[in-house]
Order: sequence, then C-alpha cells, then structure tokens
Amino acid sequence: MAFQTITVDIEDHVALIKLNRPDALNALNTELLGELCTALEAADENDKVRCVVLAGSDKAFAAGADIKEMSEKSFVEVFEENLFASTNDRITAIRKPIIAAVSGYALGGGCELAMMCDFIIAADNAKFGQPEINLGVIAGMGGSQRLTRFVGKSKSMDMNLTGRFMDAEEAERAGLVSRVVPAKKLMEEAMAAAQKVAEKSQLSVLAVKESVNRSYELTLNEGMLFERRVFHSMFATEDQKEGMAAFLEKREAQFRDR
Ligand code: CO8
Repeated sequence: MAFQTITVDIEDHVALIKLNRPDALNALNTELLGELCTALEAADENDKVRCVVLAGSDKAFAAGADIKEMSEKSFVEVFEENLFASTNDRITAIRKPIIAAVSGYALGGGCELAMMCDFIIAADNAKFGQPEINLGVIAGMGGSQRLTRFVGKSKSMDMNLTGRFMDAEEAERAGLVSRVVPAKKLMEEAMAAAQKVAEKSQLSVLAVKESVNRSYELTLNEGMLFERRVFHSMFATEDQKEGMAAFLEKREAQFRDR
C-alpha cells in the first residue's frame, strides 16, 4: 500500500508505523488519520504482524489535529461528519497491541492518539499536553476522558484548563507513560518491547489487551469475573500446555498460537 502521510515497515513480526508530515509536526489531518487507520487495520489482518509500534519524528509524535484544516469548519459540518468519531472507533477496534513511541511533542490529538495505544514509551524530550483550550475549544478524542483515567482528576484538570505541557519525567510519575528512555534509544527500546510481545502466544496477547481494556468499562467485580473466565478459557489452548510444560522442563516455550 502506498501512503503519503505515514510510512509502514514490517520487520520480525513488528509493524512500525511512522507519522510523516514533518512540515506540520505530524498534525493529524483527514488524510493522515485515514491512512493510519487503514495501516493499523492491515496490520491487524496480517498474520506476519504480532505487534505494532506507532511513532512520529524526533521533534514531534504529533502536534495535534490539523488546525488549518479545522479552523473554518462550522458546528453543523463537524456535527454532521461526526469529526474524529470513526478514528476513535477504528483505532480502538484494533486487537493487536500498539505501542506508542513518543519523542518531542504529543499535543492535543497527538496526546490523545498516544493514549489510544496500549502503552506509551516516552523519550526524555517528550512533551505531552492538551492545549485545545488555547484555541477556544476542548479536547475531542479523549483528552478529558482517557487522560483523567491515566493521571487523575487534579492533573487532568490542570492540563486541560491551563494547556500547560507535561515533560516525560512528570508523565511517568503520573502514570501516563510506562517508561522513559534517552531520546537516542527510543526506537531501539520500543522495537525491543514490541519484539518481546511478539514472542508470546498471540492468544494470550489478545486476551491481555481485551482484559485490561475491560477494566475501563466494568465494575471491579464484573472485571474480575471477566478476567477469571478468560483465564479459565486459556486452559483450552495448546499454548497453555506448552507454556507450563516448558517452565517445568526448564526450557523456552515454543508457542504456536493454538
Ligand atoms: N495543526 C496544523 N499545523 C501545525 C500544528 C497543528 N496542530 N502544529 C504545528 N503546525 C505547523 C505550524 O503551523 C508550522 O507550519 P508553518 O511552518 O507552515 O507555519 C509548523 O507546523 C511548525 O510549527 P511551529 O513553527 O509552530 O513550531 P514551534 O517549534 O515553534 O512550536 C508547537 C511547536 C509548540 C508544537 C506549536 O507548533 C504548537 O503550539 N502547535 C499547536 C499545538 C496545538 O494547539 N495542538 C492542539 C490542536 S487541536 C486538537 O488537537 C484537537 C483534538 C481533537 C481530536 C483529534 C483527533 C485526532
């Protein structure tokens, strides 16, 4: 597939998708979001891909939705086209894990896109923010919802009301990112993390993603029940037999996704 605003490389079962609008700091316009969703869906369908890494450039993961493209739209237009709804739906429907590798700015829609991934590895130069308030709007794809679940009400209010940026260290402290690495090592670390995921049984990987995401939607008791039932169901797989046998025989497991 030929893309104009992203690049896609598949190597060793990992699809590396890079946002590629350098002149606009990877601002998320309609074309880029369409191509991104198409590439993610293709990776989800592709048996060779077991994990996805989503990255931007050194300077910007993404500086937000494309302000130039949005600025002249009316309420009726954005309401009728239900702006950003299909992006949210298409990305959250991806079943394989997506790791966000964030260097530089992840602002507005860029921060929201990173939060739609399954975990975020940040370079030490990363800056996160929801500065939509400076544009006379509010976040539109999770900045008031997902960010609040990540960092709690007080910090989310602070970010959304003042529009200030959070650096990588604060983002790790607040639970927004899973780890911070030196900027020069970001892609190496993200690809290594993806490689680790790719080595597991794909059945367990899909089950983990489903189960962790359920924790946002269910009560604790219902979530515990969901997790327990998924855990029980893993005993129907050959990979459970192989994984446990390999442990007992002190050897590496050979998972076959069966
Ligand atoms: N949209 C369009 N173009 C942008 C954007 C953007 N969000 N951000 C940067 N650019 C462009 C600039 O216009 C500039 O283009 P040009 O050279 O043609 O003038 C180029 O990228 C470089 O930017 P700067 O010259 O501003 O670079 P600086 O290093 O001086 O500043 C900043 C970098 C701080 C990142 C600055 O560019 C900035 O503040 N950008 C806007 C950040 C922002 O407000 N983001 C929120 C956008 S609204 C939003 O995301 C709503 C979310 C709704 C859901 C989205 C779902 C995907």
